[in-house]
Amino acid sequence: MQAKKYLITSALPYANGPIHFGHMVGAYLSADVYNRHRRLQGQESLFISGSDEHGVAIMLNAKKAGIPYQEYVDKWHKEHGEVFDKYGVKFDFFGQTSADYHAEETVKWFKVLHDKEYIGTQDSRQLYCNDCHNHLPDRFVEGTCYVCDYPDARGDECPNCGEFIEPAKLKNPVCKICSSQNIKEVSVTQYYLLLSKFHKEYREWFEAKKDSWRKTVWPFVDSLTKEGLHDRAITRDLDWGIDVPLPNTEGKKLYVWFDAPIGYVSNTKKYLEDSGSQEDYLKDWWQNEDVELSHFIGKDNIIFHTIIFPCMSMASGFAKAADKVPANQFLNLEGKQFSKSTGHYVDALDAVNEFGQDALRYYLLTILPETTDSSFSWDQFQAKVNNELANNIGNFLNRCLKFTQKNWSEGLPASCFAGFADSDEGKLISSELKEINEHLDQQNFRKGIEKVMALGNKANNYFSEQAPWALIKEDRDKAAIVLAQSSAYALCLGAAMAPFLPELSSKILNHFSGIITEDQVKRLYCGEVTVLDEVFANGHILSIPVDALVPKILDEVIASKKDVLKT
Ligand code: B3M
Ligand code: ZN
Repeated sequence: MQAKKYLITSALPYANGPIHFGHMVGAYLSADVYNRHRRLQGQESLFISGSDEHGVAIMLNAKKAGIPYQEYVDKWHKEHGEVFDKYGVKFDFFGQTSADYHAEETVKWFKVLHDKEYIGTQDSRQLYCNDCHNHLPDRFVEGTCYVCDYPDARGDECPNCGEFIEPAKLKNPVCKICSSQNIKEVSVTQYYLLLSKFHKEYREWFEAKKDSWRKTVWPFVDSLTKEGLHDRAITRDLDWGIDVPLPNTEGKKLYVWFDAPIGYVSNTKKYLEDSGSQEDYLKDWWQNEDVELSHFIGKDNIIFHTIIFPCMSMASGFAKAADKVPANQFLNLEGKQFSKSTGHYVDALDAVNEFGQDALRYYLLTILPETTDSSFSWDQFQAKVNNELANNIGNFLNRCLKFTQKNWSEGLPASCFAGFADSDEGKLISSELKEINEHLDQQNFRKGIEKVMALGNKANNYFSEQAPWALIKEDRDKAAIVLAQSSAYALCLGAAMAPFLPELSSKILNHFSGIITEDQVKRLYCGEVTVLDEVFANGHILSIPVDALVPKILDEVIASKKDVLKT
């Protein structure tokens, strides 16, 4: 069988404001872990994302800021790139949907779907502002919800009752561009994605996912699609977006959610071209049956990734539909929703600048909302970083590495390492490493990191129980064996941690640089503990001075963070 390849996408963040932890855990951290995991297994993978730069919300904010759309999205694109970089979220490509290469790909999809008659026109009732002379789709209009009477319903959705809003039905509509209430109803022809025609094919594909998709995803989508699929308007009368590629459509743009998921494909194409690859983005990746395609998203993006984009992909024939959609639930902050406007908010960039990548990745990965909503708490952050990461793992590594360096500066003799793989400890570690691999194969990231920490616990306990600092006074040879065993533990921990905490992992692996190759790290990662017999065949030299690997977080720092939230 040909080796599988992995195509991993993270939702394209809107280039429309700062990133917070909710975004981070929704679609980025776990995708990054999965990508690193597959590469450590020696598999081929591609990790694709980019900025989502169209749509009315972006237009409104750019107008408010008084800067041109392109300049506005470029600014956020750049900032988001920096944030991901600091968190160690390492995409192969992070593109922009305002770029020409993306419009080119999107137009291809539109034309094929149109030729195959999966896109057609329908007349719709829309709102138009008599004062500023703009069409008012989506969030360009607000009014009172006709279902629940909530006064601030938007033209696309009511935030109170969740109703998918038909703007022409809103009560007391107000133009969000100029605040006018002088609004009229007009009849406008728009292009629709005729999903209703694709129901049968869609359900055949969807039903086969029943056992492999998360329980928070499949039943929800099942209930939405069992009876039929609704046609969706995919054009708007706006001045920002991709032009509809048909005659007599002046002023019409493609709806942001039509072009955004195609961004995964266009960004793959661009990446392969830019890196001089011989591979074809469609044949070798998007249409390749040996590729496992996973879309990492937050739960609010489920409909587009499990219904609309799969239909667009299959109906056009451009791409296979998703194999996995590991959607996460929401993350709150101290039990309440993140809200920038009320100040109940933590900026992800500020946080990583202050606490570093290891501490934040660690805590956020342990609270990933995989099955239910979860909450970021400053106290728990401090406790977990200090007690689990610093006291447990960091302390073990510091003690083990420092003690070895101090007492065996010439390196431990090779004989001390002999037979580790066959020892009970060695066998146990091997099976633990394999179990971590299985959890990550299944995209169960929380279980994976819990297991890594359990391995760290074992290492720490082993070191404390063997007390080499006492043993060395009576039997230096025996103490050397304990240290060798502990070094082996440290190395295994460094490998196991690699997809989760790449920075800490490479600090650990650095202590063994020169004696372990990248390929050996990968074999060890997969549970092949016999690699250690090769690695340690010449003894173990510690060449690098040991710094504090995991700094502790002070009480006063946490207190000040909590204070900011209160005000
Ligand atoms: N930009 C929504 C969001 O950031 C949207 C995702 C697009 S993925 C193709 O939540
Ligand atoms: Zn207006």
